[in-house]
Amino acid sequence: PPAGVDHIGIAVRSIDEAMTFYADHLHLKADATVEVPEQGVKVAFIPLGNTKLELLEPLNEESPVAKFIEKRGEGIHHIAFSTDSLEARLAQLKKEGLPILNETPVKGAGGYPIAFLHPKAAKGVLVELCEPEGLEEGVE
Ligand code: CMX
Repeated sequence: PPAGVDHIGIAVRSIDEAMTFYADHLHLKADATVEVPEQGVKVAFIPLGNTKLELLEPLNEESPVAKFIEKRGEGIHHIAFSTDSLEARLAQLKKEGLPILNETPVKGAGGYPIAFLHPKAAKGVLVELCEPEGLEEGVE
């Protein structure tokens, strides 16, 4: 499939509190909140046409999102691009010398495989690559 923006991750202190803005003022609705302990976050997706916002609330102080908020405040945390053949894509990016944070895909909040590139690879933006069509294959 053609690549697109699967979602934009937004770091927030509290999903409930953030929803007072998104729901009450922008009239957007979030899907059910899901915990992803492997990533140290609780997330809620807000569907938006062909893409989504992903509200990320830290589960504990070690969470990358807790560290992000402490250092930089609430705000845009990452952009996730969809791709097919994520494993092959990662192998190629590694060959090209990019700093990959997950050499093997891990399971993301949406249930499909994801991997992050270090923000220094992309002008200060944390980039996630994800393979929505890998949902059935799954990863541990
Ligand atoms: N976007 C842009 N820059 C970021 C960033 C982000 N999300 N997080 C950290 N940085 C910056 C830091 O501020 C730091 O900047 P300076 O060098 O100017 O001080 C720089 O990146 C390097 O940071 P670092 O010390 O190498 O690493 P950190 O301990 O800050 O960790 C990162 C950053 C990206 C490696 C780590 O957060 C990580 O591994 N993230 C991937 C996993 C993740 O974020 N999971 C949560 C979301 C899960 C989900 O969506 O389901």
